[in-house]
Amino acid sequence: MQKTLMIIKPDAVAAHHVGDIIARVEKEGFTLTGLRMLQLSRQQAELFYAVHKERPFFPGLIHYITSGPVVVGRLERDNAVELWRRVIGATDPKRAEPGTIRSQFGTDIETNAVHGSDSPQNGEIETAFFFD
Ligand code: FUP
Repeated sequence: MQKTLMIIKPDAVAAHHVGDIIARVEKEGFTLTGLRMLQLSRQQAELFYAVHKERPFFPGLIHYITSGPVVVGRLERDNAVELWRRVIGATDPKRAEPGTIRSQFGTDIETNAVHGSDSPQNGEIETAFFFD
């Protein structure tokens, strides 16, 4: 079974969308095999997003993702990575297809409601970051 990491980001938690997003996870046929609420430390956030370290948006991203609690989940099903990315939509909610989670609950390219791993390999690495 393939794994992908979901993060319900601080904007979506603050706006009380946790229940709706988890309901969508199950409706789309994913099995939740891990679920935690936590607030990322600066160190954890910088490690998680290390691939973006040199990008101009990195400081803003770290500030935002550490600004409040997040809900992280390990989602499993066949082809989980590609399917979850389809369900969440494009990075920028304004460009995300209607019906996607980012289109429904995201605000802008930074405060975009949810995360999904971008490859099966990163699905393994990112889920191991939060779950044993
Ligand atoms: P995605 O895989 O869709 O989550 O997008 P990326 O890996 O390209 O970016 C990771 C996160 O960086 C995004 F969720 C939001 C943030 N980001 C910005 O804040 N500004 C940008 O221009 C691009 C990404």
